Amino acid sequence: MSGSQEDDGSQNGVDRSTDRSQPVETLHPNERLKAESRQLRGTVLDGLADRITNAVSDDDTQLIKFHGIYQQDDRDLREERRRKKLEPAYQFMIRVRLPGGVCRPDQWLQLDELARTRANRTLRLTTRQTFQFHGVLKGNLKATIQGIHDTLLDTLGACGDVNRGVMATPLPELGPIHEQLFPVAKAVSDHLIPRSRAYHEIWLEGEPLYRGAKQEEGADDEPLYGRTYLPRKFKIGFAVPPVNDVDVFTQDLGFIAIADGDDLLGFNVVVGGGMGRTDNEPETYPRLGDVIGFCPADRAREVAEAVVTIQRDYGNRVDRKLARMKYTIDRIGLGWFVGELERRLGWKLQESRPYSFETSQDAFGWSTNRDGTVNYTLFVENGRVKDQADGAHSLSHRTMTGIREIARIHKGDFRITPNQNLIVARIPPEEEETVHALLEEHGILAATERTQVRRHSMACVGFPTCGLSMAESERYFPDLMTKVEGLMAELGLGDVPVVMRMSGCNNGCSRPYVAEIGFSGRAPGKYNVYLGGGFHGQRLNKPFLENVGEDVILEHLGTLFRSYAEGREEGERFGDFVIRTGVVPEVREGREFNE
Ligand code: SRM
Ligand code: SF4
Repeated sequence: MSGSQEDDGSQNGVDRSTDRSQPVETLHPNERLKAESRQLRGTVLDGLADRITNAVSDDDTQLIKFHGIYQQDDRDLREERRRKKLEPAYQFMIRVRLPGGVCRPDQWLQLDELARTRANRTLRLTTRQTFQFHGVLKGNLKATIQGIHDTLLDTLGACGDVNRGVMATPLPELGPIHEQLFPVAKAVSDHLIPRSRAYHEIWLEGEPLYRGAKQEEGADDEPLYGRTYLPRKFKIGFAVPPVNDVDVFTQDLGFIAIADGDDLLGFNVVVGGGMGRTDNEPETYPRLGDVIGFCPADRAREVAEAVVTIQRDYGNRVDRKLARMKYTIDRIGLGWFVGELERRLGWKLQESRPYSFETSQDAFGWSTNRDGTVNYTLFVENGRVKDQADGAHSLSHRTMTGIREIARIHKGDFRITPNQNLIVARIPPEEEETVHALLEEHGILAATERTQVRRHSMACVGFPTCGLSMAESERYFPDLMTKVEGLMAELGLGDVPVVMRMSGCNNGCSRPYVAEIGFSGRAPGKYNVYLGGGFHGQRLNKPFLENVGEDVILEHLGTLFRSYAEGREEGERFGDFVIRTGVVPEVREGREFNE
């Protein structure tokens, strides 16, 4: 078996904590922190008990990420608290691990309850198909994690330098293909979770294995990750053509399902995708993954393990900005990478099979499954499940209450889409009328009937919780969309889908670098604008405007939409149009993004 302690590359003379070109003294400080953390324990327990501050120590803020928790502070209050000489309004974000985005109604009810009693009274659906709680105070952390655990979910490995939440297309209409694909995605996810008991000890009152004591050699070891885990986060997604909702080319490791009728045969394997980049640092760039071959369905787990171990052994542990697997591949070479993968597997990938994607978007409204059950896909603007009074840009609706009412009677399940939306899935015929009435009563049907461009939009969280945000994202994007809708309606483009995505900084959590029009925050009210991404996630976009405000953005979009309305060819997508007409050059590979 590849990737075990015995066959992990160390037989090759490769140091597991770094590749040989990285002298120990230059390693990033996080490497020492991980190695000395007694497998993710650090001083987290002591920090939780400390009532003098609402924060935990700097080192522990890094370690609790592996437990699915981020320390944040309310940035809206930062300045005021600073003036009053108070510590920042520390609070925590908790991310649930939910492979493939599928959850049961009783789980929904429990998470909804936790959001209302322990967090900021909203649930946040993420771009990787899971739930986030925001605004959890330190004193509420344990109760929240235990509440999540009571419903047989957890948060372990939802963040940190490990494999993150595994994405899989959630579409119930796929019937047998989804039924075959979901267990594979779940098995890959289960296989790659950290084995440390630290999570159980700290949050679930489990028996400490060696609290306070020096870790015995080999005790509570991580067979796959070792003491230093991965150099950086790692992401996996499973797509089923023709729908590329998981944006498979943006994953570190992607699997494209190849089926023969109702039989899932296997997957084309994609390696080396990623969005993150840093402004003014051209050595960082978004990259789309390369298709390297085909593997049978029952060998996907093996492939995942082998790919993860290559990145574990060869990823950059000196510079975290260059540590994602996309850079490992560009540094060492794709040919070498595939050869090493096959060496670790002990077998060769087959030639990749033909496939074709048409969209990366959700199909809203009602759909029918072959077994007679139905689904309703609702639009959740930027993933925020809440009740909302009338706003300037958005309709009033009571999505949070409505979904809670549906969860009380629903016999099927819920599925979070990779576009931050929600599917009430597998509704049996006898339940359909009630669900319909509840959707209507709570304004959810109306909130879903929005323009194509709005429904194809996504924004990351941004202010006030994200510590890295440079500009508003989730709270501003609906306003910008209203103005964009106005422009498009005037030009007769009211019902034309254009994929628009905003991120509050260069990190790209809404996957903006594959949008037809992407934005990343530079400073309050200022954004970079990117154009020319592929409609179904097949092409990166290209920087078009830098550090501009809304007026400039709208002026340029107005001009571009006008020429698109007048000059587009039959069925031509906006992203293709701006390339054909020379507005931006086509980006054929990641390194061209900054050229
Ligand atoms: Fe992300 C960091 C939110 C998907 C690339 N991301 C963060 C943090 C945790 C900020 C931080 O480190 O302090 C954000 C927390 C904000 C908050 O208040 O909740 C954050 N990322 C999100 C979410 C919630 C955005 C959303 O609106 O849904 C998504 C949670 C996904 C999940 O359930 O696991 C989210 N982040 C993504 C994606 C999209 C994806 O994975 O499909 C990306 C781009 C893909 C990729 O990884 O290349 C992404 N997030 C980043 C990065 C840049 C990584 C890099 O390679 O440079 C950071 C910063 C970092 O890691 O240093 C980051
Ligand atoms: Fe925060 Fe930046 Fe990610 Fe948005 S893109 S959630 S601002 S890290």
